[in-house]
Formats: sequence, structure tokens, C-alpha cells
Amino acid sequence: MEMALFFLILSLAVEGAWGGGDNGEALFSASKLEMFVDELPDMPRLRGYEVRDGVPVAGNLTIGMYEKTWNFHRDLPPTRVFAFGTSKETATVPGPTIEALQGVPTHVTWTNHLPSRHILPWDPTLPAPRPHAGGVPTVVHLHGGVHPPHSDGNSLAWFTSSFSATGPKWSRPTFFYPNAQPPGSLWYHDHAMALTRVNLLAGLFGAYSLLAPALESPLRLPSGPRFDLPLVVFDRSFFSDGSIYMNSTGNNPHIHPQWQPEYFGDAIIVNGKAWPFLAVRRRRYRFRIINASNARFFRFFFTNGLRFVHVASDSVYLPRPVSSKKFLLAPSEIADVIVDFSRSPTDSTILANDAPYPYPSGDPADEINGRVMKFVIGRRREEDSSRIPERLFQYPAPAVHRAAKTRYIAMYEYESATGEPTHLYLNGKSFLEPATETPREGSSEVWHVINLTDDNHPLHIHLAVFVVLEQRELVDADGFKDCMMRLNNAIKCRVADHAKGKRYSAPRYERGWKNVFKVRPGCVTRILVRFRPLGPKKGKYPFNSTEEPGYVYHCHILDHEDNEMMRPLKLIP
Ligand SMILES: *[C@@H]1O[C@H](CO)[C@@H](O)[C@H](O)[C@H]1NC(C)=O
Ligand SMILES: *[C@@H]1O[C@H](CO)[C@@H](O)[C@H](O)[C@H]1NC(C)=O
Ligand SMILES: *[C@@H]1O[C@H](CO)[C@@H](O)[C@H](O)[C@H]1NC(C)=O
Ligand SMILES: *[C@@H]1O[C@H](CO)[C@@H](O)[C@H](O)[C@H]1NC(C)=O
Ligand SMILES: CC(=O)N[C@H]1CO[C@H](CO)[C@@H](O)[C@@H]1O
Ligand SMILES: [Cu+2]
Repeated sequence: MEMALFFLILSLAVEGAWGGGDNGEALFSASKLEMFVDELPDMPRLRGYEVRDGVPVAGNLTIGMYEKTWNFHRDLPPTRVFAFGTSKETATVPGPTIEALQGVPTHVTWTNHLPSRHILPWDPTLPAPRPHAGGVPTVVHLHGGVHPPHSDGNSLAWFTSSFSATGPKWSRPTFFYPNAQPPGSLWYHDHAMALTRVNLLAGLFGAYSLLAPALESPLRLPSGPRFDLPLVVFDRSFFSDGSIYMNSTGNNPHIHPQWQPEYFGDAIIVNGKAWPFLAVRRRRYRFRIINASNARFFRFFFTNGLRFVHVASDSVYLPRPVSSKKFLLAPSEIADVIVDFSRSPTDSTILANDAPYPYPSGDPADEINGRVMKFVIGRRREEDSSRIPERLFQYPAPAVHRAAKTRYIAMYEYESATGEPTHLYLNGKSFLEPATETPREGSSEVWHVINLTDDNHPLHIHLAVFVVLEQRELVDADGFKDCMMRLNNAIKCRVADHAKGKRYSAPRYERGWKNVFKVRPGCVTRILVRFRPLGPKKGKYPFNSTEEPGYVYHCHILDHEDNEMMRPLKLIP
């Protein structure tokens, strides 16, 4: 293995070394793009299993990462992207949807065919790997997946084209996904150290549906490729030559020449097209809506009042369907909803968004980023054998009294003298400091997540699932924060005395087992984290979860994650 050049903070920030950026081109205003002229693409589907003599057996896929051009809109020149696919010709943004079967393992060999230089500015002052021979370091994480540490896509297990350089935690080219977990919606995306935000901006993500036909077909939810669709939503800005625009001047350019605390794009993209439309029948559909934005939150609603019926939150089914008119989705969260177009009073409707950005205190959404896509609804009511059952799946309730340990996780944002964010840490520690969160395999723990910043941070824990128990505002938040900045110790700063303010309850559609939760600013959010599978096999993971290199937990605002709002999570036997 080639030695990883780690943490190399060279002041040698040679112009052009990172490619892309301000290339003298004018910015393109997305408001010039006509909305709803491109049809919603149906991403290619790959089967993560094989059928031998009528019996499903483990599948082996090889999925590559390629540089190519992609047409985000009829009137926008082709854009250079990094895309997942089984070949350069078939690679797409988002990548192909992998369909896996519960209980049938999927092996994926992820290959990197990317060029020697990145297409976006990646900021050499962040702890990004810098292989001698160039190349774009990447590694894939299956978000929501329950799999061994060596297949988790540890940020330091990166590799470049043809595995010519590999990170210090790299061990194998083929990842193993046992699929021994409840059915639900997952997604895969790049997770390379300090490059995740730019690698996703370039296009490296896709949907993964874990299906359990024997369990799910009795529910009779809308199913099959025509009526069960992933909608992968993200935002991007462009130069007028079609290339992706990312502001390449940092907000603290003397500290980080390019890093900005949050990326927002002005075009809203669904399945690779800006403001697409989809012709639907007058019947029920299932949409697995994945927020693949770096930092934009979406609060979705239909302009004609149609409702959403939530059947799952992130990757796990809810016990019962929950109906809503509007719902908030943080980056990397997944909403799994049924929409019944037979109830539509109109022949078309717009899926819209009114979340401020940054969430919750930023600018309001406008006419442009406030629209997502259009549905054109058939006039005739259709035969529809699907239904919305009263009950879905019952999983174990959170057993708080059996929690083995209580931990305090504080979110910090550090500022420069000018008051601009420089970096974010969890518990005041960088990613490379040794693991402090070392839960026992098979146990549950209560985590008090303390948000000492002004932003909402979507917390994501690999491997585990969790339930939100309570959210309480901090009383004398400033006094508490001062104490924490001095002592970095929640108990000494008497967190229990401060966590006595207003209570917020999680919305009903987020009360199940989740893997991402939006941690409210100025609050202590108490969660029960389960380091043991939910099913179908109770008790132990079907692999050794205590092996190297362990797992991680992090903020899923990618711009934060890359600037070290991430910590190791190491299970112990
Ligand atoms: C997939 O690869 C594994 C080894 O990595 C092998 O045992 C298995 O037979 C392969 N399955 C198929 C369907 O090719
Ligand atoms: C890019 O970011 C810098 C620093 O925050 C800001 O001063 C500048 O106006 C931004 N440029 C554009 C085109 O938005
Ligand atoms: C998508 O996720 C990003 C970060 O993970 C978040 O900032 C953004 O608001 C989310 N958008 C939607 C539509 O949920
Ligand atoms: C699991 O992995 C750990 C760390 O490598 C090792 O110490 C332990 O013996 C393994 N357990 C089993 C059951 O193989
Ligand atoms: C928006 C908000 O409530 N921010 C608060 C986050 O938490 C810190 C510390 O408790 C407060 O100082 C902020 O006002
Ligand atoms: Cu964050």
C-alpha cells in the first residue's frame, strides 16, 4: 500500500492544482431555465442478487466511477460530472438504483476510473489525501447499511484509479453487504476524507432499495418499477458553459482558501434533471425521496394540497402509516411516502419546497428553489390494486432502562477573528484523535446530543439505528456554552440543570427507528442508540462488528463532515 500523504497542509496551493473553479466563465442563472420541460429520468436498475433454478443467490456487481458529461437540462450545455455505472456509457447522475433482497448478500466491487485531477476545487487545507501520482480518492459508503467495518467505506479506506494509491484503512476492493436487516430505502455515496462534499457535488451517489417480497407484498403498497420510484433530490449551480459552479473563495480565505460552511445551488435537480416533470396515472405511487444535497433542507408540499402518507423514515418502516401535508427533509434523510393521485383535484401539481436556507434561520426559499418537480396526472381514474394498510411493521420499542451507558456528544463550531466559521468538531475533537465512543456490540446507549451552534445538524450514525426520546431547549444557553468552551465537559457544566427548557416532540413520521436526525440548535436531544440488529435475526450482527477500522458518526451536512464534524465509532466485543 502506498503511504498516504495525510494532513499535508502545503502552502503550495498552486493555482490549478485542484482544477475547476473560477475559470473566467460567467455564472449561469438557473432562473433562465424553463421548468418542467425534461421528463424525470428512470435511473438504471441493477439486481444485487442472481436467480439460480428459481432461487435467489448472492449477487456480484462491479460498479465504476467515471468522468463523463451529463445533461441536467434541455437548455443547459453538457456538464462534466463524476458518475457511477457499469460502464462509462451507461453511468448516470444519480447512479443506478441497486435492488437487493433481504437475506441475500450483495458483493460490490467499486472501481475508480476517475482522472488525475478533480473537476471541483477541494481545498488543500482540509485533511484530504494527496496521492503522489494524483488521482481522485474515493470510497463508497452504503448509508443505512448494516455491514462489517471493512465494507463501511471508512473515510481513510479511499482509493484512486486502478487502486494505484490507497488510504491507510483500505483493505479490499470488494465490499460485502449482507442485507440481513429490515427492508427499506438506503443510498450509496462517496465518503472519502475531506472530499465527500466535492465528490457528491460531482455526482457520486445513487439509491439502494432493500426489498423483502415475502414480508412486503402482503402490505400491498404500490410496487414494481413503474409505481415505486426513487426521487433523488439535490441542488447545483452552474457556469454558463454548463460546468458545475462551486464558489472557490472560502469564507476565511486565509485559513481555508476554498472551504465554505454550506453549499447551496440555485437549480433543484431530481434524478439528474433540473425541475423535471413526470406523467403519472390517477392512482397510488410510492416515492423514496432521498435528499442528496450537501446542505439544503427541503420542506416538501404539493401546491394542490395532495397529502403524503409516510410508510418509513430513513431505512426503517414505521409501525403505522402517517399522513402529512408538509414535511422537512434534512440532507441525507430519506422520506418513503405514498401519494394517491386519484385524490388530486387538478390535472397537475407541483412538488414544492419552502425551507429557509441555511435551515432554520437563513433566507426563505423563493420562486426558483421553492419548486422541485411537476406531476402531470392522467384524467381517467385507474384500476389500482395497491392500498395503504393500517399497520406496517412492528419493531422492538426502545428499551431505555436497559441502556448500558450514557454519553454526551457536543457539537462545536469554531470561528475566526472575523466571526466566520473555520471548522466544526464533535466533543471538541478532530476526526483523527482516537475513538472515544466505544459501545459494546449488542448493547444500547443513551446519547445526549448538545448543539452548541446556530445551525441544525443532521446527525448520522453508521451501523446503528436510533430513536429520538426527547428534545429540550437549554436554559441559559450562553452560560452553558461558555462553560463548555472552557471545560468541554457536559457533566461538570451541569447539563441536566440546563436541559430544562421548552420540549419539542419529533413529528409522528419520525418517531420510528432512524439513522439520521436533525439536531435542533440550542437544544439537548436525547436518543437511544441500538448497536444490535433490528431483525430479522435478533441479537447479533451476522459479522464481526468489532473489527478494524470500525465505524464513524458525523454531521451529514457534507461541508461540515469534511471539516471534521465526524468521529470514529469503535464497537468492542
Ligand atoms: C460471487 O463471488 C463470490 C466470491 O467473491 C463467489 O463465491 C460467488 O459464487 C459469486 N457469485 C456469482 C453469482 O457469481
Ligand atoms: C464567494 O464567497 C466569498 C466568501 O464568502 C464571497 O465574498 C463572494 O461574494 C462569493 N462569490 C459569489 C460569486 O457568490
Ligand atoms: C438534504 O440534505 C442536506 C444535507 O444532508 C440538507 O442540508 C438539505 O436541506 C436536505 N434537503 C432536503 C430537500 O431534504
Ligand atoms: C472480532 O474481531 C476482533 C478484532 O479484530 C477480534 O479480537 C475478535 O476475536 C473477533 N471475534 C470473532 C468472534 O472472530
Ligand atoms: C439558534 C440557536 O438557538 N442557537 C443556539 C445554539 O446553542 C448555543 C449554545 O447553547 C446558543 O448560544 C445559540 O443561541
Ligand atoms: Cu453540521
